[in-house]
Amino acid sequence: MIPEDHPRYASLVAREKIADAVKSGIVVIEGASAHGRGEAFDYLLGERTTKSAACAERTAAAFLIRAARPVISVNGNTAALAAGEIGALARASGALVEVNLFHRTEKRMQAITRHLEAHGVVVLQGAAERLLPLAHDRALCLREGIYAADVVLVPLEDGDRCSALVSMGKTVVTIDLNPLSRTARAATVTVVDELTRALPVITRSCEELGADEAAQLVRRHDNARLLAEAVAAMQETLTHAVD
Ligand code: PTJ
Repeated sequence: MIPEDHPRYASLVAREKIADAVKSGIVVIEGASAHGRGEAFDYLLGERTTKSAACAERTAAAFLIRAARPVISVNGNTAALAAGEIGALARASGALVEVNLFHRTEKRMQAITRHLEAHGVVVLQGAAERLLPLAHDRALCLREGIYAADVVLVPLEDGDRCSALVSMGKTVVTIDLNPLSRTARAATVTVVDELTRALPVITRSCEELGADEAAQLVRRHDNARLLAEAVAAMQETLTHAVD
């Protein structure tokens, strides 16, 4: 039992969710390590949504609501930390939800699907085919889902698939606390923020944005600038740490 007044309460709760999800088979043990890497970058970010990240989140929403076939790709860590938030975003954006795993087993696919459904998420299902230009199992996806999507949200992703999706002409939105990762660098829109902080902001923006503002956000989007601002925010934290 984690005491609510613990100064690291939110972080400890997230760790507990990941640990429980490892036990239930939703998250792979490698996912616990990926979570730790995210925590380290979040520390550098000051564990807050920066102004630049808030702008990235509004831009992500603009791309999602303007898409003809948006899809949210969910892996084990995303399902464990934010199943309810994924459902809310899917409803607000009209996006389909598809489970896509790096460490893919039929058992995990089923466990994650059941977990999402228990949180009110409608999960696209069917016979996956090897449709992405990748050697590993992330190539497996649904023809009417990720393969047909024009905009794909890929939170907490590994770089290969992000690049593969971009090479197929898709707009890729990612949420990744590491602004130096291959995914962050390859994506069309990179939200450098913690998943559970970012998703509700994107959802709210989907509900609020008018057509004109959405069009303007897409037109003015500059991902290199967003990445540079994220790195600058982290440098700022480090500079003040030694003041
Ligand atoms: O469930 P599977 O089998 O698909 O596997 C999922 C993992 C996460 C293990 C797999 O995709 C992986 O290995 O990912 P990476 O390459 O470690 O990338 C994950 C990225 O997400 C890293 O850059 C982390 O910094 C970042 N990250 C981790 N936790 C969070 C995060 N970003 C935002 N919010 C988080 N909570």
